[in-house]
Amino acid sequence: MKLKIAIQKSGRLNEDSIRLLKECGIEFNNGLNKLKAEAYNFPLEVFLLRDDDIPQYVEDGVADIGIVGENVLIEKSKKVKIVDHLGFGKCRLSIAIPKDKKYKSVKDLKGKRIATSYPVILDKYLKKNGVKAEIHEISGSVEIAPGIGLADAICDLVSSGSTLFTNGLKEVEVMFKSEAVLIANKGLNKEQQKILDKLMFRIHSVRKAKNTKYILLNAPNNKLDAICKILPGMKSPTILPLAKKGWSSIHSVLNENDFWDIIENLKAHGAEGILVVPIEKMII
Ligand code: PRT
Ligand code: ZN
Repeated sequence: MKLKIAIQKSGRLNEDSIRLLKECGIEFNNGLNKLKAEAYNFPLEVFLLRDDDIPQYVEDGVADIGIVGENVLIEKSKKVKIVDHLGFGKCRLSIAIPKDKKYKSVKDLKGKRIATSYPVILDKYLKKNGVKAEIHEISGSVEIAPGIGLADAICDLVSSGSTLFTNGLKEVEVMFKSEAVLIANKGLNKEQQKILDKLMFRIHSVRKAKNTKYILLNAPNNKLDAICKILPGMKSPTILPLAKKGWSSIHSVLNENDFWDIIENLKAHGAEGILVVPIEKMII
C-alpha cells in the first residue's frame, strides 16, 4: 500500500513542496518531465501536476493527498479535508486599482469591471459586501488589464507588491491571506490514514525545528539561576561545568519568535559567548 501525493509540477510551490518531502527524509527522483515518481524509502507515490488540477484529483481519490495554495482550493470549492497549513507559498488575494484613482471603501467598486483569475472568491466577496460589479475572468497577466483598458480594477495574488507597483496599481482591499496547505481525500482508509499520520509526524518535526534554535552560552555560576529563568528549554536547560573555575556552559532551545528579546535579556544577565545553531529535526 502506498499513499499518493499530488504536488505542483512547476511553479511557485514546486520547490518548497519537494524540499519539505526531502526534509522529511523521503527520497525520490523528480527528474525533468516526470509525471510520477515513487519514493525509495517511504510508502509514497508522488504525482506532479498543475496546481489547478490538484483539488479535483484529491476529491476524486486519484491522489490521496496534495499540496496546493489555499487560494486555489477555495476557488475550486472541492470537498477535501485541510490537514495542515505548511508555512510556505504565503500571499494574499487583493483588489487593486490604478494608483491615481480615488478610493474610500469597497462600495467604490460598484459598477466597475474587475479582471481576475479568481471569479468564485471575488463574487462571494462582492456579494458579502453588497457590491454589484462586473467580473472579467482572465487566466493570466491580470495586472495588465487596467493598462490596456480591459478593466477598472483587478483581483489577484500579491506577495511583495512589486508587480502591482510596476503596473501603476495600488492595493485597496485584502480579501484573504493564503499559504500552501496539505489536503486529503475525505475517505482515506485505515492504512492510508496510518501513512498520512506518519508523514504528518515528520512534517511537524521538521517545521518545529525550523522555528526553534539551539543555544549555548557561558555564564558565571552566581548568575545561573537568573539565566535559567530566562531560558525555557525542552524540559529545562542543561548545565555543564567549564574548565574555568566558577563558570558553566548552559544549553537550551529557543523559539524563533521571541529570539532577540531573550538574547538581549541573557546578555543583560551576564551571559557570554552566546552561540545559536540551527536544529535539523525535533522529535518531541
Ligand atoms: O502551472 P500551474 O497552473 O501549476 O501554476 P500557476 O502559474 O497557476 O501558479 P503559480 O506557480 O504562479 O503559483 C502557485 C501558487 O503559489 C499560488 O496558487 C499561490 O498559492 C502561491 N503564490 C504565492 C503565488 C504568489 N505568491 C504570487 N506572488 N502565486 C502567484 N503569484 C503571482 C501573482 O499572481 C502576481 O502575478 O506573482 C505576482 C505578484 O507577485 P509580487 O511579488 O510582485 O507581489
Ligand atoms: Zn495554476
